Amino acid sequence: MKRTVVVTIILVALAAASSAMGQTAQQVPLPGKSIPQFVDPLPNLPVVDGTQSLKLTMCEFKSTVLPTGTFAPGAVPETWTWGYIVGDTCPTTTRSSYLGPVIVAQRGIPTEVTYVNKLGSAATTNVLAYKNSVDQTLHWADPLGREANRCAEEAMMMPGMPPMGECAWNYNDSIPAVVHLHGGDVPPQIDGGPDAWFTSDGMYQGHGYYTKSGSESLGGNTAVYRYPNNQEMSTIWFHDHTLGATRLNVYAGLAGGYMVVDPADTSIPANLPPITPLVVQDRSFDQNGQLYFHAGVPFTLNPDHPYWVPEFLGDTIAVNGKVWPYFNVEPRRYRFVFINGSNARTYEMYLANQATKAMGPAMWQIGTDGAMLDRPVLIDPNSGAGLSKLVLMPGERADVIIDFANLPPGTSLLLRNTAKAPYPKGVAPSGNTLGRVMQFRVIAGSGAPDTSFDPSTGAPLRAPMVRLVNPATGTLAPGVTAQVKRQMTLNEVMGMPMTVGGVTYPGGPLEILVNNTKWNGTMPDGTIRPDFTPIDVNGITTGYSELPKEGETEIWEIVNLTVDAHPIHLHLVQFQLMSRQNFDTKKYPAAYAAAYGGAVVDSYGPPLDYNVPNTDGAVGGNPAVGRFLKGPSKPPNANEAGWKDTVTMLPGQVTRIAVRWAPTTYPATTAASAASYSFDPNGGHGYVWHCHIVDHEDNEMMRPTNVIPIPGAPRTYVQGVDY
Ligand SMILES: [Cu+2]
Repeated sequence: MKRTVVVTIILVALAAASSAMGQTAQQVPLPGKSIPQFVDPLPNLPVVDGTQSLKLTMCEFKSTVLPTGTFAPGAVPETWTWGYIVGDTCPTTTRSSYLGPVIVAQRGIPTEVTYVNKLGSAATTNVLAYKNSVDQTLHWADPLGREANRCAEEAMMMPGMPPMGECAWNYNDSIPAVVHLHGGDVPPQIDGGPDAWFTSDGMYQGHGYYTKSGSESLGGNTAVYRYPNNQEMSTIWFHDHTLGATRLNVYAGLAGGYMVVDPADTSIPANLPPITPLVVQDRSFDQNGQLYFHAGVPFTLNPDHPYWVPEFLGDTIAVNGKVWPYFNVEPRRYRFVFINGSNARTYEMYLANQATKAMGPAMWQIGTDGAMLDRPVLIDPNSGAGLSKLVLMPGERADVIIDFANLPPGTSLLLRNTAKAPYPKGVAPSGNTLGRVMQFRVIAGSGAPDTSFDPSTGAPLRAPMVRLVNPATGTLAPGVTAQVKRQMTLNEVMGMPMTVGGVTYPGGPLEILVNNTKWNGTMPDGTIRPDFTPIDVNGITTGYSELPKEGETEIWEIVNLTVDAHPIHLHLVQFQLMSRQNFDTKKYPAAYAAAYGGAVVDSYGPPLDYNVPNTDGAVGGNPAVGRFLKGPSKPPNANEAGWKDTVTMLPGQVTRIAVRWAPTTYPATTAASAASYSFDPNGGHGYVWHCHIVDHEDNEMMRPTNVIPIPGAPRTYVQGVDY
């Protein structure tokens, strides 16, 4: 009772504070079902040549995200967005898309990109989704270095109590941002990790901030990254990665494509159709056509984090920055690179005739996140036993060919989505709204024969890829040995239920974790666990537990203790999925709790000494999961049996991946001591691994990695100007 009184007083204080800070009025949502579909064409994303130096400026500008006629017949709605603009100058006119550009880089030719942050201030931004949803109680970039530290302390001192004063406000100063090349083989300094952010006014930088030596004179709102492009042909992408604010920066629009092409690899068919990128993102809007993240009113679920929501799920689907577009296709083959750029939504996609509902045509997947597949993999909605839908979680990509031949002009096809949200056990999408991604309209073709690569012949797509894993058995390929096995968990932490102003909030989730460990690896008293390694980067000490050795192969067995799927993403490496297997979801959690002495101690690491192998021979600090496994170990789906940097980890399962801390192209039997990068993968810095549901990543579901380099390895890229 006493507590309720206190909370009510705080709420009143908070309301006064919010009004004093001039928070914007609550946005009124525009129902997705009221938005017209397939009115406007798919935007063409700008394509730029990555063999030359580029400047990309982060800007705020208006885009035509909503379809023409959403509010009035013939009227074109305009939405304030952020995006990466080629060149120096922020647009003053409305653009057709916030997304892009698509950088086409060439293997062996570095791409130097100068990123400039001109996003302005949260006090004046027109992107209300950002303004209303920055949550200073998260461990976030915190440019002013004052509020979040105190807010986090306060949250720790008074768990289950709502934040007070400044902690309850949104951020109101210069906007931090940083660019991560997702899937890129890049030195850690230019990975664009969460601590490498820099603000629009150039006044503040994270402790991991880096810019190319000699470019400091460009100003503190600039970072110059020189990407090596030594990796094989791959469909990667770039997006914002600011600590605790990625979900908002990406939602506002900060994402683009990055294709590494390799003309010298003559094993790849030269006649693949040209690429059309399809960046799929769910979005919500307010009644003024502006991006809507949530109501801008605190306490949606958990009073400890008043503005954070566990999974943002929009009620429309945008492709290439346009809600429900159409794309005209001739009756021939097309190549699409799907990028799931959503915050939290998974897609299960297939094509169906809009009039007859007949399913098809099929898709042929030709590439995964980080490379071409050996041969095309059929994804056919009419297949009985085989793959029937293209499933992509946030961060994943798929390179596919679709053949529209034999479809008469005038045919309309819907790209359908059946994935429940949260995935895989949440709410099914409505067939008329979230069950639709976009429309393909068949138009008359030229009649000329289609001489592009025909995936249905089963012809190879490349010289056989290096296999760490035998995809048929889900075990390591012959001659491959793993030096390290890790067993780690995925955990959801609930807060305390509480009543505020007569409304009872469930109090959770409070945060989501990998291996039950907060990002910084500290104990409640701020010390580092003795089994973690303290590493100082520019004055900030973090407790590391994943310190892989360059060149070594590791098996990671991730035990998903939550009720949802998580797309787990590792920076620096492309890895291979080995298998998935169910575990006993009652007995293993009981053994896990017992290892803590009866109750799980949230957020401060695994129950046991991280570095002491368990009875499965795995480090990670968890009780061995081996004896709790149930049923068969399932090898990867054929379209997942390639190089991946992000992989779906389902609830109730152990997902095994083989990670070699080396470029993909070394033969699988290469000695660990000989499989080195062209750059120092340590550099006194670190990478990260995390969940790519960016709402999770923003609330602790991320850990640092520190790669221990091979002594004396040859480096053609050296620290300094070459980065
Ligand atoms: Cu997650």
